[in-house]
Amino acid sequence: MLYPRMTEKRQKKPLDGVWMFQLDPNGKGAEEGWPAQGIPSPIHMPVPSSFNDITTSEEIRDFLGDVWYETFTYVPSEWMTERIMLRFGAVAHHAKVWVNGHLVVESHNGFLPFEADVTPFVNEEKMNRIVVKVNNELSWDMLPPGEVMEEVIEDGEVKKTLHQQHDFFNYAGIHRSVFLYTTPQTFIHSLKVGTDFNGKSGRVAVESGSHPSAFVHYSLKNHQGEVIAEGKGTKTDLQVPEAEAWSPEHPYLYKLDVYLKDEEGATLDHYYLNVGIRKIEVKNQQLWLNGSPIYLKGFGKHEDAVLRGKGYDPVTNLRDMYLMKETGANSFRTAHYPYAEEVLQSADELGFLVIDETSAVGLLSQGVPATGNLEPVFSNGKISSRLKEYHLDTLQRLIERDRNHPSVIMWSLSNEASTMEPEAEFYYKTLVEVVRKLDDRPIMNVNLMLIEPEKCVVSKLVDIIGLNVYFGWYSTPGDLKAGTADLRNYLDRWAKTHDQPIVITEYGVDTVPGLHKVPSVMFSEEFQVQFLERYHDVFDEFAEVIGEQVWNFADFMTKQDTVRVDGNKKGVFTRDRQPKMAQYTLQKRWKSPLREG
Ligand code: BDP
Repeated sequence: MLYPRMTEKRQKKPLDGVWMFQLDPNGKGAEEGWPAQGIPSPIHMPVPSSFNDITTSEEIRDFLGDVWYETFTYVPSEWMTERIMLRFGAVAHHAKVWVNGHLVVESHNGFLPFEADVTPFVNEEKMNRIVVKVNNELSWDMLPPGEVMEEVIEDGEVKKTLHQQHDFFNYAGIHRSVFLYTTPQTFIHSLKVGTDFNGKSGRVAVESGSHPSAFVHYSLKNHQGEVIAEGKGTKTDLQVPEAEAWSPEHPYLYKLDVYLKDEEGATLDHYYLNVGIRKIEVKNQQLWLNGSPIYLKGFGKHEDAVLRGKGYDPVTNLRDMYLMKETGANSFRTAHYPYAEEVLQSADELGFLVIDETSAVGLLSQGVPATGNLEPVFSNGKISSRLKEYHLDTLQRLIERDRNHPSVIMWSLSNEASTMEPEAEFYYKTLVEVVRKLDDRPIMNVNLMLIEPEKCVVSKLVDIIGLNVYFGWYSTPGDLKAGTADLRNYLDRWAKTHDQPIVITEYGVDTVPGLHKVPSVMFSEEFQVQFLERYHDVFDEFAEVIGEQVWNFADFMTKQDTVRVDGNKKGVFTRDRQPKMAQYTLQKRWKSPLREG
């Protein structure tokens, strides 16, 4: 599904703004005719945004069940000859969409886009009513998994409680932009771009999907707008003799124009894409970018911000990108779900290497993972074939959505699953096979520190091992000496049992900004600095460690819990994106020559 773009053959109209909104605690909206007649007693709600933190109501913040959104729009007359699409960047977690009372699409993935051809349902001269039912309940048939418990409290009133497996607030709503857009009746429906670079020349392999009777033309342009390569057909290779390679330091993007033409050569459709020519490989226990080994420096992130929750907004996105650049980061992980496409577009443009993760977080038995017990989930039927289907579907759609971004350098199958259970091996084998068929990027899986390297049945299947380590925090709390010794021992065990390179995908500690203590104690800014410094010394002892990503980029909201003070405070930046002391520690390290130098 191509990201909507405007060209002379395509139009788009964002429907972002203020929509109408209503809770439906009894799930009666559909029965009462809301899809066709509209929602009866709405309040205002911004789109895109999570609905949870906008009002002052506890009921809305903690609501579990169905909520409804509604908006109206005219459709320009000149669109009526075109194919009219309605597209949502993501709605968490389940959505049903009606246009003028007609059900047009359903989605059960809170982090990936979905769309509907609404051409037959829109009115030319009247306002069009768009109604969306959103449900935010989790189950073990989806990702992330969870469970809603129901209990009758008084007068038949049902209280719902969410049991979630992951350590971030279950924000919900229309989280990403909504577009109405057009394509011509004969249109380009898919594009796949792969690139190669040999140190001098580059190759851009393009494949497109469109109507078989039409002809496809490609034209690759440089920053000056000069055409440097051209090609034709559904599949072609474009050669760039003197290529400017894409990298975090030099995120050079070519523009690929794709034209669909009829027999007479008239243009039927036009779409374009940014293309970064680069080569990513794993060899000799290293990650290589454009023929040189590269060390990843950066963060595990979240889509999370004050007030808007998980709603995409360009302000937070760009602030984050500039803060990461300023800190010397060259990479981030989309923990723990696919991020908005606009985030990846910025990563392409500003130069970040992205570990692109699915929403498979919490495939184990406990709440805050690093402190939990490892009870089985694969062997006792908790992870069903339905869940596996969902995971596979997520992976396939993630790859299809993100494969053309130069910034995306690897796929992360899951975060902190129960990978010591023998049953996990077959489960992950299928995932790996599916990914390998679709794309040649390296595959990662992320393990928590309770996973014993000798017993992990999954790491051998992937190209790069991600490790989340919190020794001296969740184990031997406050004792950094013991913590670093444990870390060294743990990394040593991984290095001895596995051949794949290791990225430290999480390490960090909760830190209250402004809390200073000498000697340092947990939660103080000094402790965060010392923790990072000591960990860095250990990482530098291991050639197998090819990257470090601090947990987390910024403080983020979680469910209410005794181990969380107004959310998770492991950010190097506060939730409103101001630095803690640790930022300077990282900046000093990451802006100096590190491993590559
Ligand atoms: C890790 C999880 C991450 C948590 C982090 C923490 O991957 O989602 O937020 O622990 O406890 O185990 O801060």
